[in-house]
Amino acid sequence: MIVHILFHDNCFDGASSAAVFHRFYRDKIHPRADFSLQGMTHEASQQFPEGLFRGDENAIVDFKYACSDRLTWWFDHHHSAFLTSEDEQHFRRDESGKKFYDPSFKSCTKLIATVTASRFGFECPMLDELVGWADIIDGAQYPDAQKAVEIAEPAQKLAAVIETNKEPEFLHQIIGQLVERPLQQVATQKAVLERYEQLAQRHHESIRIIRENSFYDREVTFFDLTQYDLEGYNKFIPYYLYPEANYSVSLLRTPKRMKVSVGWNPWSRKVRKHNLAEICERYGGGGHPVVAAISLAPGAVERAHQIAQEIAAELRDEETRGRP
Ligand SMILES: [Mn+2]
Repeated sequence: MIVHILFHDNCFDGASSAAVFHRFYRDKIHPRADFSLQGMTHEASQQFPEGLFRGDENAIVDFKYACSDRLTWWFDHHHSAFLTSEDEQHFRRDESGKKFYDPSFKSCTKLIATVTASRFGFECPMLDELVGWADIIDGAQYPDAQKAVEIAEPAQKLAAVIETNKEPEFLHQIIGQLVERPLQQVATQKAVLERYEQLAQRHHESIRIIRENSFYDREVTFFDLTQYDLEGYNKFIPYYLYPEANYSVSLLRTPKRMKVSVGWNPWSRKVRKHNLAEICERYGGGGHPVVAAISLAPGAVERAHQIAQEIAAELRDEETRGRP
């Protein structure tokens, strides 16, 4: 009996979702099940080959829906959860009682914990801290940008390690530990702290690079990182550098993709007027109303620049309209 869990890769909420689902399944559905894990990444052309669903049970957590009868469990909170309207109809028709979608949740981990508690009577107080941190990290619920960028808490360090991890085996091991042990114990182990120390240096380097390459104009901070060897950066850095900015738009290039990222400053005192997921969906991307992205082929440099400029202009125009 194998339960195959597909989770949002390189994401603290994705890993936490996998751990909470695993624990729930073992405690409430099948105590002797075996588990396998597979991280999923958003790519320019996303399809789910049938071969992905190789378990007796197949679960997707914190990742978009798959229109396959081999998919037996699904939990997601992303605004862009359905690739097509057929996928959405397939989900709406489902009567298994094992597929759950609620974009009002700040994290998928909290969605899983909430649904499994109310529908299946699942309780595991050890996981409370993990669920709480997933909600803070995925929901950007830090008191200020400084707390979000300083990375002082062990859970934040573990999140940074997960976000940049390139060894699936290591992440699978971490998820396995989160099923059994409190978050603090997992996050403060040597293997995690050592990896974080290497990242801390790059984190400070990325703050410097973003500071030197960002332009703030009419409520939008724009920066192009395609010339740099950066695979990612802490998404709160732009608001740490420009607290007055309401939005950030950025360009990043990795070996696998060109990425346009769009974000709303979670500490802004203004009222948000744009749904960033909807804007990105128009370009084939998606995400949440407050943070979304578009992935393009690695060679689509010009197209990515054009999209980034268009989105920045759209965000600026809306903001300036109606002002005295
Ligand atoms: Mn999530």
